[in-house]
Amino acid sequence: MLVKSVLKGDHRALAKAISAFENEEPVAAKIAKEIFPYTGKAFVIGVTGPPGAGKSTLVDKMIKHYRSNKKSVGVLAIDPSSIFTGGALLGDRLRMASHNLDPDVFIRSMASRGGVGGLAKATRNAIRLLDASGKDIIIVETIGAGQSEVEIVKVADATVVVTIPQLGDQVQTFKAGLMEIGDIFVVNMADLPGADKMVTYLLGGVVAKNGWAPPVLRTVAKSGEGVDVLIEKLEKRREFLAKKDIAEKRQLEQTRAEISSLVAEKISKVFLKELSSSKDLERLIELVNKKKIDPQTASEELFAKLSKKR
Ligand SMILES: Nc1nc2c(ncn2[C@@H]2O[C@H](COP(=O)(O)OP(=O)(O)OP(=O)(O)O)[C@@H](O)[C@H]2O)c(=O)[nH]1
Ligand SMILES: [Mg+2]
Repeated sequence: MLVKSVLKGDHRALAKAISAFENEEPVAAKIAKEIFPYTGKAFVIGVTGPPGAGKSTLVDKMIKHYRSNKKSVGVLAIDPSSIFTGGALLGDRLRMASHNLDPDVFIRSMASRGGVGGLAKATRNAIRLLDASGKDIIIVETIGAGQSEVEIVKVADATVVVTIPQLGDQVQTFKAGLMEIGDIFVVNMADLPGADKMVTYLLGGVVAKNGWAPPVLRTVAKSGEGVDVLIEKLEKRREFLAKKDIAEKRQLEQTRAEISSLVAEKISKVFLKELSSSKDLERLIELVNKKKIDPQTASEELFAKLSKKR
């Protein structure tokens, strides 16, 4: 019933199904199975970057653009911090509120009980739900900070890294985490001084990946300036990925990575369960605490014992 409504594009059903993934409800696996055949049509855009760079403002303008071209849009705003607080991204909701009454725009903030790994998995499934429900464009906004973002952007067809003219001390962090994952770089707040410097800096750092040279653009999300060029580049990216050899290779890699990570998750669950009831664990904890052996050696002994049982 729920899946049928999702396939018809019903927003309440979508919201309910996404919650099932966030809360890791037993029904989630069934939903995932049933929607899978209907997925693979949407274009998935990741928008990431430092806090306050203007990502939500930019996404709002992107939605407007796509709507004026009659494309339906789904937006997921990922909030790893609300894993702990359960809070929703009120700010994002407000910034994109102008689309609230549009039946072809669905906006949702995401969090998950299952920690960072759980969030990546829930997001992947939420993307599939939006895809199956018929959304043409899916935009995933994340704060570019750590591993969770990297996991999430892996499934995006295009990752837009948003930055601002004056990052100051953050430039180093930016360099470390975000240079590798961007397919398109945007210097937002180009109305502020220093935009040229940032563009030059980024141009010096971008690396071509599998034949795609990431462009560096300027936007003023507040006014919408430059958003048309961003949409153009996204369209170019889409055409690039649609080339037969590239599409096939990418699909192979992504499916392999997803199945592997699901199997790894199951293996780790089984091992951890056995470990929690292992007498050896108690004995080794004591030895480590008495400084008789080190934790690494203890883990190797335990792992050998657990593996032998198979
Ligand atoms: N001057 C200027 N301000 C902007 C621009 N784009 C966004 N802002 C402002 O920057 C602030 C942060 O914008 P958001 O869109 O919430 O930024 P964000 O990256 O989504 O923030 P988080 O989701 O909290 O990380 C808001 O007050 C925006 O009005 C711009 O192009 N120029
Ligand atoms: Mg935001």
